[in-house]
Amino acid sequence: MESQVFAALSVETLPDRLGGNAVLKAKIGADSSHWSVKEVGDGNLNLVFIVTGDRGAAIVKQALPYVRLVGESWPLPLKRSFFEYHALTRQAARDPGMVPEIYVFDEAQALIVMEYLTPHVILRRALIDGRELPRIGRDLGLFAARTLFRGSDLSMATREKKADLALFADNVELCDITENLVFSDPYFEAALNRHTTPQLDPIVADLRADRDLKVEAQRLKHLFSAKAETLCHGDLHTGSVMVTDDETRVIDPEFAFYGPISFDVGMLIANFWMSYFSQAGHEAAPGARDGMRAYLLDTIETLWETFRAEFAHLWRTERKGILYQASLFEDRGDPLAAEQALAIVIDEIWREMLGFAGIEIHRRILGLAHNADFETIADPDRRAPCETKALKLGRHLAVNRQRIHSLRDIRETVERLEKEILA
Ligand code: SR1
Ligand code: MG
Repeated sequence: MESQVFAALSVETLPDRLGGNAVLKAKIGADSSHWSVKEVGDGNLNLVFIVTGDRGAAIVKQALPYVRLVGESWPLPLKRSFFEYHALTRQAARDPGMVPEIYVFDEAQALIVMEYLTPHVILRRALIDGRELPRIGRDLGLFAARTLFRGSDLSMATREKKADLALFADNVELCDITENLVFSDPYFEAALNRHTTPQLDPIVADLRADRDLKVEAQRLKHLFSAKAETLCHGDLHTGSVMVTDDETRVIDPEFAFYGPISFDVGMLIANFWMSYFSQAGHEAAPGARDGMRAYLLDTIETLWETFRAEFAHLWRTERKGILYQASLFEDRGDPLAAEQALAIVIDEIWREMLGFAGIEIHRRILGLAHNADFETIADPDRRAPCETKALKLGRHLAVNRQRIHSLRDIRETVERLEKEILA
């Protein structure tokens, strides 16, 4: 499409540089001098533009050779755009309609031009605003089950799965970000960490001295790095989901890697628990967001139950890979053996999922990359109690995950924490 030498786009150069592309002419408008371009990227890594013309609009997402959040001192390879493109194409096949349509991928320029989702908003933003989206629990539960089951040895032909494993194994630098930022940095005084200070200092010191927690965090990191079960989205939080009341779309899989089935589910559910604890920082008066709180906990239950039911459905209908073969179970007249194996697999996903959720909560409050749920609570004296409650839940999930048996039990813990008066 363009020259092979990477150059970052700008609002000024974009029409000229992309205006010759036939696909974009058809989607946006034939005369690129009439395109209007707005830079809207507010994420940690990339440039994102909305380009509008007389025929329509598109999103142009371009990787930069460094971490945007930190600057050029932290180089990051452009190839993350390649992994995002390949992850999007696989997710589109595995759960059609749930990711944006891709119009153009240019590997040398590290850019993906894709469908402009409108009037969608980022789910995290909608939850901060107190919006109750009716579909997300079900849509996201289905998405997780379909993409994670169909990307694994439960479903794929082994040659295809191993080729994919090799392809995504090169997403080293983005895995390295997760390995450090999620699993290690929060638990010591890493240079880029920050937290609400001085309010959180005592609990942060306790968590960093907590032997059981640190061991669990490293066991979870071990799972992350060694359990290459399926193609994970890799960064599935509420900032990676766009919504309307009628539609849910998942975006931004540049962290895609082969990892545990439980990883995406845990990261996602953690972000609903964080949203829950942040509501006190956003409500107009105490209790004004009680309906929202109940909605968030119900959504977590819907998401997990939908995931579990769809995973079980796919297990019974699409288990064509090398694992738990029907030839050993159903075809030998022993369908109960397949059900027994399914229960064991789901139970393992459950216990890992809780651990990943706990660690995700901690890193969003103690590490480099915080989330807007808490960050938009301007008054630190109001923000700190919200964060403290979330940190306590995170510790409970990570350390006690082998002994937690239901979301009902967690709901009780969450609601009890919410009522705690903190000095
Ligand atoms: C340096 S990147 C920090 C975080 O932003 C991304 O969205 C991922 O969540 C990553 O951990
Ligand atoms: Mg992202």
